[in-house]
Amino acid sequence: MTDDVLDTRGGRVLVSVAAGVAGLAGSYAVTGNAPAFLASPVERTLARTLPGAIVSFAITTLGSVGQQLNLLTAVVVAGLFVALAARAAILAGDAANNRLLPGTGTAVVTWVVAVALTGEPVLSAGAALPAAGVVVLAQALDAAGGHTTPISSKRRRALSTVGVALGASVLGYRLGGQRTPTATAADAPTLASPGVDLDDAQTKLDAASDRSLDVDDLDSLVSETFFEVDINSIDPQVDAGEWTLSVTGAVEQEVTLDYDELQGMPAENRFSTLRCVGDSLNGKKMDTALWTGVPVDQLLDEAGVQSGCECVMLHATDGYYEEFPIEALRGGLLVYGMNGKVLPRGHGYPVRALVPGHWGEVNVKWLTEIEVLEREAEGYWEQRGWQGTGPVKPVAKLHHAELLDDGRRRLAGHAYAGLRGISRVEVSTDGGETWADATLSDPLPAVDGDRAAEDAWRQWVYAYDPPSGGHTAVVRMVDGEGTVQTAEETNPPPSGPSGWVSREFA
Ligand SMILES: Nc1nc2c(c(=O)[nH]1)N[C@H]1C(S)=C(S)[C@@H](COP(=O)(O)O)O[C@H]1N2
Ligand SMILES: [Mo]
Repeated sequence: MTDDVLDTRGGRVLVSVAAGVAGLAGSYAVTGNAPAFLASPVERTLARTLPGAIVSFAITTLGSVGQQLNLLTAVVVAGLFVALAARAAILAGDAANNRLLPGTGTAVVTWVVAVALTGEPVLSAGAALPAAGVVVLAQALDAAGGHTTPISSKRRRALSTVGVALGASVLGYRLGGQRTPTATAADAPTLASPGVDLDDAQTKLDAASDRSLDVDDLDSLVSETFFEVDINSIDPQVDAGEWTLSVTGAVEQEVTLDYDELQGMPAENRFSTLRCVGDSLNGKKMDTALWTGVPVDQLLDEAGVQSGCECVMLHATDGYYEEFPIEALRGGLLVYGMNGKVLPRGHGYPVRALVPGHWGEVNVKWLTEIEVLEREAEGYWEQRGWQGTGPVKPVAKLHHAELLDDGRRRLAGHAYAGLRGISRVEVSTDGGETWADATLSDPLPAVDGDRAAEDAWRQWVYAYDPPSGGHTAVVRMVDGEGTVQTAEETNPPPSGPSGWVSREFA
């Protein structure tokens, strides 16, 4: 029995775990929050294989916390792979009585595992080398410590190894953070595609800010921050130069299009609101942007659709897929611009689908394939119990309430009903007995600039003298055909929330 850390079971476990931490840190340091990060493929596998109830709960109820839990699990699992590689190499070195085997073995096995997971031979060294480094360090400390130098006790050597691994993880986190490819609109470059009328985009964005109601904390007509819902927290990173979109399946001839070709085609600038089917009744997963893209119609015509079910399945880089009627897609766009800028990575760069009037989930991001189907099939969320491929449900949300200086109370929010349009928003301040019309923001301009945008929300505002004592305010919308939003309350699953938003005032 020697006094080596690596000669005890606990010591080997500790060093293996430290190697796992260092391997993860090294991987993150060279990739950032990108698909080449060791945890990313694990996260994708989790998103694909976890029971639907868990995925739905994590993403819709816990929201970004749920995504972080998923990522955390993936990080732990990926770290465990590296730790197991290190442990196997240490034991093999022991058995073979070979001092080189633990380090080289850890490096090689970690690298092989990382390449198998990510397909990135060069970046995988980012995981392999630090993991091996920790094992070699533990060996070296053991060798230097020996039996005779009590200062360098076993405990101290073990702690040093752990300390180095933790230091590596802080460093890796910092470096990786700098490397993370940009994902949000704030840092996206301005659009400069030949097919886009940039003046038109600017005119429309100006109109949107002119027409936004002057209610300070109410989101303007073009959302300042746009919600994101993804099955993975690490977004795909697609090289536009290598991106193609194919129309496949039940077609006369398959058609494939690349990014340059798409950008050369005449594009439209179109306001459209997106809302997630998992949004709560008065939630914040509803936003509006000016989308720039090419009508998908002409591509479908070129391919010659021969569908038995009049339905399509859209496929994406992240393994996501959704099926819905081809008719809905015909009115849609292949989007590569958002608010006058290049579509951000988080919203589907280089190209996403925009399907007017339908729940967010069919607006597939990182789009790669439009598969025309012969028979109905289920999409990612439908396989997990949702029914979110249809038109959105009408809603009037209440996101602002303020007592004005003159003693009146002012309420405001957004109303959206997809392609049904909005004709009125009504407010009741006596709990639903009597109703009065709210003031609506002017509609956003349509593609041609003159009429009203077909598929965009409107803001509403209403001020009143509050009755003395408590009261309940209720808000509802009336769609373009005169139908009043249903009062019947349903939860988001499976097909989106319904009911009237109300709020009590003391
Ligand atoms: N490829 C892909 N597309 C996707 C998703 C996804 O996870 N992967 N999420 C969908 C869901 S559920 C919604 S609500 C919208 C949200 O779009 P946003 O993130 O741009 O707001 O994207 C849809 N498109
Ligand atoms: Mo969604």
